[in-house]
Amino acid sequence: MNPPRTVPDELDAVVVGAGFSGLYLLHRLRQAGFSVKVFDSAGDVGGTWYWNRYPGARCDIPTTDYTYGFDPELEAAWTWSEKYATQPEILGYLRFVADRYDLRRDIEFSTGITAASWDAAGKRWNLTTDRGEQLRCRHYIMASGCLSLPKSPDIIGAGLYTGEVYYTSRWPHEGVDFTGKRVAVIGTGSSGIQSIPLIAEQASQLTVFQRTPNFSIPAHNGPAPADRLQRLSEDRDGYREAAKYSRGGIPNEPTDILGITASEEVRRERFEAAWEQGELFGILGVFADQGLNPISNEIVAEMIREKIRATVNDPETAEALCPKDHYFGTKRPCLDTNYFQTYNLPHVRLVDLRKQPITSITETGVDTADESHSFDAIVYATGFDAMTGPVTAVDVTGTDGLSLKEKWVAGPSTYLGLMSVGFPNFFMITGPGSPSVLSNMTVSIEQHVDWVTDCLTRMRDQGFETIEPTELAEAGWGQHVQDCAAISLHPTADSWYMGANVPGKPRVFLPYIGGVDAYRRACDDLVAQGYLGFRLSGPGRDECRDGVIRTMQPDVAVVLELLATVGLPPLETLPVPDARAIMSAINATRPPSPEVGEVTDGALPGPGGDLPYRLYRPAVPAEGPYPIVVYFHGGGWVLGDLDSDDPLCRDLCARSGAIVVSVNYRHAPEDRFPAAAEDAFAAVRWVDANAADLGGIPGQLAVAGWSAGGNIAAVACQLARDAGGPRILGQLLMHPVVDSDLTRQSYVDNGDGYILTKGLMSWFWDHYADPADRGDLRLAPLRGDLAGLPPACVVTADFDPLRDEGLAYVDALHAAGVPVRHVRARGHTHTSVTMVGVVISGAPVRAEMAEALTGFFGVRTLA
Ligand code: N01
Repeated sequence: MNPPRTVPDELDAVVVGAGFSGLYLLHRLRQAGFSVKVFDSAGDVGGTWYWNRYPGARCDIPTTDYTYGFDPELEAAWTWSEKYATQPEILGYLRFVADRYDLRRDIEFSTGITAASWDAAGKRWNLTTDRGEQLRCRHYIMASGCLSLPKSPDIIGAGLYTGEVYYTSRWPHEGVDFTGKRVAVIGTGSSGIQSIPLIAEQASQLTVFQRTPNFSIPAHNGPAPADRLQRLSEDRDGYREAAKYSRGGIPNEPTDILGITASEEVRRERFEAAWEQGELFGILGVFADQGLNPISNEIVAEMIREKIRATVNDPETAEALCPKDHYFGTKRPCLDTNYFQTYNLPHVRLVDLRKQPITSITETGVDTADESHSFDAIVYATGFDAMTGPVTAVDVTGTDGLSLKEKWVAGPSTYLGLMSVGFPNFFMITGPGSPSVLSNMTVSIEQHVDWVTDCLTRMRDQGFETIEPTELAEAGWGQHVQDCAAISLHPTADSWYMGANVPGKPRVFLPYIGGVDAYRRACDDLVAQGYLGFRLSGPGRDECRDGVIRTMQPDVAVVLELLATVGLPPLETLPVPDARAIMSAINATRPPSPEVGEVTDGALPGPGGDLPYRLYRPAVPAEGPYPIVVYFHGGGWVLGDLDSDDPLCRDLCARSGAIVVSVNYRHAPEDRFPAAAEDAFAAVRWVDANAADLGGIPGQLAVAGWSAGGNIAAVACQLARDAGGPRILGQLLMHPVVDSDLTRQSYVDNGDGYILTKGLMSWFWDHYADPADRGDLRLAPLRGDLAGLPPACVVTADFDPLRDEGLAYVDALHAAGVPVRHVRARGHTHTSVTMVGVVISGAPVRAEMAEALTGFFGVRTLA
């Protein structure tokens, strides 16, 4: 029986959910002096651990880490019994926590919030409970979990069945005895995989209906991991701090070993170690690139399949249990105890729904295309409407009467997964757009709760009544979340991370995959920047520092961080031979470049002697001839050679289906201005004249260049126009130097920290050209007459000192009547798009570049 209700009708905060999030939130907010009540439709604390009582339910994060870390005394007072705790033990822990901090007196059990609407005039949330009560609060916080709303059974005939029906997510408290019963389990996600071995122990007959086989590794449950226990006993605080700044919320040493380059021996050794360890983040981190690179991922996936085949006796069943339709890790992998072994039991059978789809649930069981099955009980382990479902299940209405459900119709939109524009003072704990389900939840929960509590405290202390993100900040974060997902393999899977498990749900990657560490830093940074992206209002004051917290592509940021740790000397401080040697050494570490049909080296006559060139012939179409692109590498007229831009040339060749002739023009300081420009023009003329011999289509000629190479490509176009030929069909200018003015705003914004610095650019200029020459049109093509030039594609990068001159060239070409396409390399630096196979986010930009090339030639792009 619930005690008589004493809920005041006006509170500082109302929290939905009394699981890990809600309990800690209640504790923190109360400590900070706020009046707060928690509502939960469950009969007790526990959240997910209250409901999911199916046999075998356990956490899949070691108990050393799946535990609150906010209070060392709490940690000392509780001892976990196993590496992976059972549901009853975790529920017992949360009850212990509730008692220890006297939390229950502010929790209303068996009561759900059904509606919340923002009263803009009163600056309060009006809430309605499922008992028909009304109350008001200043802050409304949903701590309702990411996987708390079960997916309704989307199988025809689900209502017809007259036998016993169970849902893993709503298991009877008194338990279920399957002894002697014929049982069906539908679903082989974590819930199915954990419960199947235990149901098989009781049932007389167990039939598992599997739509998608899942990757699962043995949990090797037992005592808590000794190494983690030791680290905790030696330095608890250090361990917890390491968790906060780890990628997944568990202290782990990340590897830099790549699956694609590791030896077979190293691959096997690392995989077996992770298999033995039996930890989720261990098996997800066998190789640094397994979440990004399909080849590396397949190495791990196949080793897991080998284990399945070695465990399951019947080869046909084993094969049906081997996941092959998604990359490992793109659907949540499972930790199991004897899952695959269970299929060796004579009374357990797997029905592969890919071969025999369910046609209907019937009164007595399940009909598939080939068979009719009768059961005493059906267990649905069919999952959840993840992340957004629990939030939109409440009718939340914000400013202007817009509901959250309506706002999120095409997918959730949040600032950091914490708040959403149009819903002031409405917070989510581990909402969509935060690491949440990809992390150790307890660490992510504590971080969110701490952030929200600090925010509310600051608002109160500074006299603010409302807080709401700005549209710019929210859109920027949403872009960053998707940018992070786009470089991973995750969006390829039909997973609940993508909303793909619920019919009709928009296909959007829901959590933030950039890491717990990166996420925490983003949250801390925006606070340090005066709550960047939030609007705070109070009587007589309004504060808003608008902006976007992360604008750089995530893989570009990683490359910059890695380079910073190497601590290379600035190139401009070195003698030229040393700078060239460093660049060659870095280039030698690059991953294998894309395959093309053929690569041949040759030499062409230049004004100062022969110029080496490298010709890339496409693999498709198999038969030539092909259009030709004359390409000039980057390197400030000083650095670079045929090898330096080899990956980029291969990539452009493979994508565009054109021959790429990369010309090694003369360099400064040995050969100063105008040597490079003259060589470029000579090379274009020679290639044009010899197109047929090179395998090209005469007259189908374009030029391309990156950086200083873009400079001489642009200059060659002007010289060709003035000389009356050759006819160039298009110019692809990637982050080109087009002027000698180093005072543009992009030099101010990006002059330092992004590899190409203002200092390095000055060094290049000094080596190449006398100050008196720097207005020459063969150096500063922006200052020339641009009318009559070939159509252009100009690529600019956000974090490039040369950004603004590129933009100025776009405008000037446009003004001169030249067809011009501008490609913005959003979130990129001067060098990052060229990093083929390293910076994955550069690929779409290069695809656009290739499309521009094929557009010059009037043909379709190939890739
Ligand atoms: O749900 P799921 P879950 N017909 O969505 C199948 C966490 N968790 O409850 O993959 C036939 O993963 C569905 O098939 P498919 C953990 O994060 C953690 O198991 O959509 N089959 C799938 O096999 C986990 O990822 C633990 O083709 C249907 C299964 O049902 C998340 O919760 C324990 C179907 C659903 O798998 C969800 O896990 C448990 C249909 N119409 C859960 N609809 C720990 O270990 C669905 N399926 C801590």
